[in-house]
Amino acid sequence: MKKEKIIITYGTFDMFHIGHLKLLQRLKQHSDKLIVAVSTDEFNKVKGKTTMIPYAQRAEIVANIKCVDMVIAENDWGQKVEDIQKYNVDIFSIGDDWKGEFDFLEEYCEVLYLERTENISTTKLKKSLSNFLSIPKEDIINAFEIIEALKKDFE
Ligand code: C2G
Repeated sequence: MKKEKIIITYGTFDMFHIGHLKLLQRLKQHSDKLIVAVSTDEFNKVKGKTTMIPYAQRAEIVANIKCVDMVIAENDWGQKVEDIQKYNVDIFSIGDDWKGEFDFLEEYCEVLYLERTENISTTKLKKSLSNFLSIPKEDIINAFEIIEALKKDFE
């Protein structure tokens, strides 16, 4: 009986977007079983990241992505070796923004860096959101009134 190929990845997955989805789908193409370790809110503080979506919801979203077979919590930087041995992992993989950072894991399993999806990131989404939210309400109302007037002209 051929051993199922198990792959593991780690991430925050805040404001889940197409970049996250494409990474998870590509990971599943390299494996039979995909395990995703989602960073807890406490660990993100250690990483210097603030998230919009709390851990429980990010983990539930990732767990309900079709290609994901199992979600575990990422609590610290040091748990990867233990996870690889505990879950009998064949491949550790992550986006190439981490290129070289986890080469030390090659002692325990295959290490694979995958190209990130361009032009989308949670940081960018947050920036657009804050730009939008920083527009004074009056300006937004004015803009809609102008559009309404234009619409009438075209009717
Ligand atoms: N990603 C991607 N394309 C994007 C954005 C993200 O492929 N446009 C990938 C990242 O490379 C990463 C995964 O999606 O592999 C999750 O990204 P983040 O949520 O930003 O993860 P990060 O906070 O970098 O956590 O121990 C490792 C850390 O937990 C990684």
